Formats: sequence, C-alpha cells, structure tokens
Amino acid sequence: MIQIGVVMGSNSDWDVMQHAARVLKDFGVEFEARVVSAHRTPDLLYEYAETAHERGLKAIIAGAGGAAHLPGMLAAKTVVPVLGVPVPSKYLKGQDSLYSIVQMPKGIPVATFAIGEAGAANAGLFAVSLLANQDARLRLALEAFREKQKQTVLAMALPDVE
Ligand code: RP5
Repeated sequence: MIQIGVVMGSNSDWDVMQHAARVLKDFGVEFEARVVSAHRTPDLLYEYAETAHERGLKAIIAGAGGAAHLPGMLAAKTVVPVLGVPVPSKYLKGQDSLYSIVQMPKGIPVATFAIGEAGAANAGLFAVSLLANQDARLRLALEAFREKQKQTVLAMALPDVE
C-alpha cells in the first residue's frame, strides 16, 4: 500500500526530488511520485490533497521552486502532514522557494527542509521516521542507517600537513 506521496511542481524538479524517492526506496517504503503544479494544475492539486487521507497516505513530500506555493496549498487542503522541499530556482537559487515554503502563516503548518538535494533526502528520512513510530522494521532500519553513517565518519582520515 502506498504510504508516502512525493509530488513536485514540474518534471524539472525531479533531479532534486529523486533524492527523496531514493531514500524511500532504499528503506522499502511504498510511495508514488507525481507532477502536480499549484498554478498550472490547481484542480489536480485540490483532488490530490482531498483524496490523500482516504488513499492511505501518511505524509506528502512536496517540492517546488520559485513562488513555491505547492506545499502550502496541499497543506491547506489536507491534514496529512506535508514536508516541503525548496527546489533551487534559476535566478534566486532557491531562496525564493525556501521563503515561500517556510513562511507559512500560523494555522497551516508545512515542515520545511533545506534547499535542494539535502532537503529532499532529509524529507525522505523524516517520512521514514514518521512511519517508524508504528513500524519496528523501519525503526531498526533507521538505527542501522545512523550507525553506518557514524562509522563512516569515525573512519574519516585527514591528510598530513606537508
Ligand atoms: C515551479 O516552477 C516548479 O516547481 C519548478 O521548480 C519551476 C520551473 O518549472 P518548469 O518551468 O521547469 O516547468 O512550478
């Protein structure tokens, strides 16, 4: 059963958003990836958000660039948690996307992640954490992921100074 939705405003966002999908796939979480544009397909956005809960989605990871209203508008139409990923934009490098997503007025929250690849990957990990509250397999997998990451850092060597 699909548990997580990964949506983005354009297929041009996929380079970034695939990092969320990659994490979900690696953890064995079923997800769907869709293009849903807030301003170009507003009716689809409404339908997606309004059916999210009944379709069993536990969270929606939403990425967009520029005037990035997709995460906020999804959150306006569903109580399923929305995790927003600011996608780097051409002129303002994603600072516009970040501010658009993070500065939600009080009452409709969007959990906002870092601009770009790190934000997408972390949104994927955060979605796994949400599911892990009710899923022991995922909790153990997350702990193993953290342990492996820790060992990688502990094994890091630095070059000698000449
Ligand atoms: C936003 O506009 C999308 O999320 C994308 O980041 C940006 C550019 O879209 P395209 O012109 O590449 O379709 O809606």
